[in-house]
Amino acid sequence: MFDKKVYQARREKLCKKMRSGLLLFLGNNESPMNYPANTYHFRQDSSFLYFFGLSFPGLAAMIDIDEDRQTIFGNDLDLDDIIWMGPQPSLKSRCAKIGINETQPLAKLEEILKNAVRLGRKIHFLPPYRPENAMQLEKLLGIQHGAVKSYASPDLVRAVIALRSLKSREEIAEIERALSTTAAMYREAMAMTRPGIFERDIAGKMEGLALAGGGQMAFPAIVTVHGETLHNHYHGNLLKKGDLLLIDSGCETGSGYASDITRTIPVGGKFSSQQKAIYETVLDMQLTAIAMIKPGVSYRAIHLKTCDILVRHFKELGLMKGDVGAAVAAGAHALFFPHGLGHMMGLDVHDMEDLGENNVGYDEKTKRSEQFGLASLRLAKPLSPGYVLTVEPGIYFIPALIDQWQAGKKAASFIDYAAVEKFRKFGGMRIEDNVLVTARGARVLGKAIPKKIVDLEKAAERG
Ligand SMILES: [Mn+2]
Repeated sequence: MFDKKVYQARREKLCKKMRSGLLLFLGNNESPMNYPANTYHFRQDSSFLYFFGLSFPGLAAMIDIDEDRQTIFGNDLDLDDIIWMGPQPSLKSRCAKIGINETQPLAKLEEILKNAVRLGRKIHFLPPYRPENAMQLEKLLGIQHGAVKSYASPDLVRAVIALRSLKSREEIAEIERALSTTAAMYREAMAMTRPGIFERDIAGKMEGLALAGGGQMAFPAIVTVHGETLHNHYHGNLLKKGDLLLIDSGCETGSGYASDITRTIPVGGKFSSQQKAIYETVLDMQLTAIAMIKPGVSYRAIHLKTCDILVRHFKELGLMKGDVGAAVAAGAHALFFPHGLGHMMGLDVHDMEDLGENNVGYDEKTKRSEQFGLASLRLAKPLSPGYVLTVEPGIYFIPALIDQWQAGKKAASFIDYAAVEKFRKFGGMRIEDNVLVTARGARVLGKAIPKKIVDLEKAAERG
């Protein structure tokens, strides 16, 4: 948790942006895994964490801008809770740490909100993503739960995104703390990568280090020799010499800030010449993108530049042909790079995605493309100092996609399908780092994690 001044200042800025009305924030509750008392690890809602910092279930918060009141709703533990969960600080003392003096029992919230509805007051809330919070809003506001999302406040969504997008110095320090744990996770993973061990051996070790670092994984790790499957969470394969091990993982700090790193490691310590050629392409894409990052440049332009680099390299390798600009405009590169270059990162690994990808990554002037590949770009708008984003180009040979494109003669003037056939069993590669947009350029956050071929081979050889 930060000092209470941080939370007070955030709420003050929010009130300035919103000007009037009631702002309602629901915290998250325990979520059952297989029966009610056996719950998933508790994770507070990130906007709730941002403005109120309290990370335990059973809370709601209200800011009444017109009456200048801020209230936390929650219940103190009774004796039975204390027997099972141990003594806990009172709600009042916890709220004092975030600069809020007024607390009310949770049961009071319904009455206060019903009253506000009666008076015709404007109640702003964010779109719920957990069904139990949609049900809760139905109960509190009398809006049918299926329709609750459409009543979420666009003004509040916009204001929250504007504030959370610009990371302060203390937030960047938190992200770098997550990254230092992540660097240790990768150091260990690289040293373990060798023929004869299972993906799950490495996944388990990495998750253990995340827990030891004081947080948890920011998302379920991808540790796979089948990197061509983008969100592959299977960890049961045995590593063989010559495989590529793709690891996309990150952890959270205790306060909820995330990291998100990807490396692709040669099993056995040496890339083949084919693997080297593709790796150099991905690395060129990633380094060029990082070098282009500065305020005012649109992330779509940077994404498209990396597509351009892919096509240039692939022409040299004989995999693609024709005019580079025309190939990128036609989306031909997306056969090999079907996702976007990156996304915002902060309290969520895909920061604020619950508030709408287009609200976070696009603006009035930047509309989302419908073209395969470009449509998956989560962040496209011009960059501002204080943004933290991921830069994660990848190249994949996805047999099912290749077959479909080839059968339909898709982009046949740009793709040499006979040459692509030789890469059919290649798999996939991705390199990802987390980058802060600074006043004049960019800074790669965290400690360096090997990504040059020589450094990677050295790290994997030790295994
Ligand atoms: Mn990512």
